[in-house]
Amino acid sequence: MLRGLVCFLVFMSTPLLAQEQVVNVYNWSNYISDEVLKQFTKKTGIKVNYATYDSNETMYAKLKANPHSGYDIVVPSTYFVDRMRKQGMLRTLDKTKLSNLHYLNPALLNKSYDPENHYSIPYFWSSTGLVVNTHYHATVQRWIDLWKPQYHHQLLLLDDKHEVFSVALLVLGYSPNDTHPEHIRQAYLKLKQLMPNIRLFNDDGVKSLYIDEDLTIGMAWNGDIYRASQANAAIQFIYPNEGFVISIDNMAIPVGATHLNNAYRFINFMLRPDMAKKNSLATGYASPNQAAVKRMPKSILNNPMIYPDQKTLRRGVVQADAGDAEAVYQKYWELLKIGG
Ligand code: N2P
Repeated sequence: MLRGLVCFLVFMSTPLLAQEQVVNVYNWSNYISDEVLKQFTKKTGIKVNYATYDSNETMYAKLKANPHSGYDIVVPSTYFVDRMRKQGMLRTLDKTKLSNLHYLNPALLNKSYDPENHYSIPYFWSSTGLVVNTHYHATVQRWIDLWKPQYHHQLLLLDDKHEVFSVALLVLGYSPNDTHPEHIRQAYLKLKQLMPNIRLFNDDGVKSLYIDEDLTIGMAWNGDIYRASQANAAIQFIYPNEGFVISIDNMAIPVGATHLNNAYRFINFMLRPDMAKKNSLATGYASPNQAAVKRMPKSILNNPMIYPDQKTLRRGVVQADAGDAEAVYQKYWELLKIGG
């Protein structure tokens, strides 16, 4: 009887243990090298269940609705790290499990959105700028140019509340992180005037839409446009005169994560300079890993589309959480989308 029970338990626990060799990763679309994922599994034996989202809001809503949705890793931008850590949605990280942390550029650590990086580890940083296909249009230098009547029904804008509001706030001379309700209202009114020029709001198809010339002018994240420009040389990325938004996206572990050790192994693997380099080259996004950056080919480091120069960077503003003003942004974003 006892022997039978032992056999039964052994039989039952083997597949259960085997099942533990997974990590559930929830990341932005077009934001990882498949090769790096494969190498992680090859090296560790841990299978990656990989799912994607196209905005911080989507990822946040999913975790908010169900903190036990099963994800072991998420990749929020600065202002969502801040919001999620304050709302108790992220685990405090055990840095002793992250031996590769020292490869990161200290300039991108210990920021106000997560002092001492208790909750988040930089993954990529990026810029949002103007995009022009020079076969169709003369180049543009300012966000305000998008309002010109000649672009009627032509623009591709990111389907991202804060990215879109940032454009109007910058045009009006405000910070993209402005929290004054009246300034947000003015930005909304400005965006309403832009609506006739907008053909599409999209996040995850941007690269192909520009490559295929379905759209030839608008805005985008720089990494997507670096890759688009490799396929279609007429595509330009421009850092607008009025200023632009800088995102830092970070690996974090949601409180409901169940494969903790695997999550740490995943983060630490992504921090390996050789892997961080591969990841950056595959996606076109700038690496916060300074050891990886040192190994990068000169052609990439000198490409302003990925690594803007210091003078340009001074016009960049890192995204910050709007706090209570978030409800104001949300209200006007909905109004804008329904044409109110
Ligand atoms: C690329 C995602 C870029 C994220 N698809 C910018 N925060």
